[in-house]
Amino acid sequence: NSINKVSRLRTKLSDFHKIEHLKNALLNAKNILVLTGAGISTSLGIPDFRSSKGFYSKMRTLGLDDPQDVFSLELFKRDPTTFYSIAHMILPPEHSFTPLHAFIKLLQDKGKLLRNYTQNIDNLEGNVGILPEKLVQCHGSFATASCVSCKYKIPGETLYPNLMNKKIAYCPFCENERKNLIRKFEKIEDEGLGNFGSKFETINSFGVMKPDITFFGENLPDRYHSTIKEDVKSCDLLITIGTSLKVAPVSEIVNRVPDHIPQILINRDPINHCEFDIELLGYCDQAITWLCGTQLDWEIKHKDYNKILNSG
Ligand code: CNA
Repeated sequence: NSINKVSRLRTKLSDFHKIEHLKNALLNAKNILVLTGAGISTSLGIPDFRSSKGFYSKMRTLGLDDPQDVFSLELFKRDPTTFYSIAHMILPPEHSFTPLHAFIKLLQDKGKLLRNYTQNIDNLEGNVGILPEKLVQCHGSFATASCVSCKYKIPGETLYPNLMNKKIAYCPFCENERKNLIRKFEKIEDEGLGNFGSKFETINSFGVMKPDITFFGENLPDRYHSTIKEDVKSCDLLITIGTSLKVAPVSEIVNRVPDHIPQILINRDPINHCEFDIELLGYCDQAITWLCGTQLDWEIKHKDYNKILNSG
């Protein structure tokens, strides 16, 4: 009966057939590696990428052939207006977090969280109180922004008005050099010595502020590489939540964790290219509320927890 409260439970091993094994995995674990993706934030209205109503399908309706181009560093450098015109759609809400984020915080409070590797850029882990040392933002976040030319860093929120108003923000320290560059290229054009268009990239992105999210073509933050090697060896449970596991190298984490370590998936859609010991297929807020509220007697601190728990 209780299994019906989440959409479906799939198990690979007969050993894990009973809910008891799921409970015991959580109760016994001391070093849980939690791997998360866009699906843990969708209940707040932040679209994921690859779902039918996700960000990528919205981009297609706006006429972009390859929606990933929005996050291409090469294209940003050529023309930051594309990113600036759509960024408002994925800006994180202030101060909010989901019951799922509160569950990760609960694992931290219980001393069970080894690390949360999040692919999310919304920084909601910060809102719920995940400690910086417990968190790896694999693809960066909106929490800070930097000048693409001189790397001058500002708090991400400073950039929000520009992103909301689709207005490109420029670095104050690069302003003079930017003006000089424009003058120089205009002169080259005026004298017929070159084509302004050919220098498009240099001038268009010079001194532009970019949120510190990892674009395609950029390296993952150093912190990812410095922690993942040891963490896959020292974790005693892997919980993967709300991700299609399509973006490498983060998607490879599940295969780097040794086979004898239990692996749980909580996701709306099945993932067929990876194997897990236990799969809870359904909405993650509901799945985790059911698990904590009816099976573990763990209370998740979130305003919607009782409502979800009582809604069955
Ligand atoms: P994705 O490829 O869009 O996959 C999302 C997954 O989440 C899908 O498999 C869905 O089935 C699942 N899902 C959606 N809603 C729920 C839900 N309520 N409960 C359970 N599962 C759900 O996104 P990934 O995270 O796998 O891809 C990695 C990208 C997404 C990263 O580079 C992120 O930066 C990027 N992204 C982040 C955000 C954010 O920060 N909130 C939003 C959109 C995209």
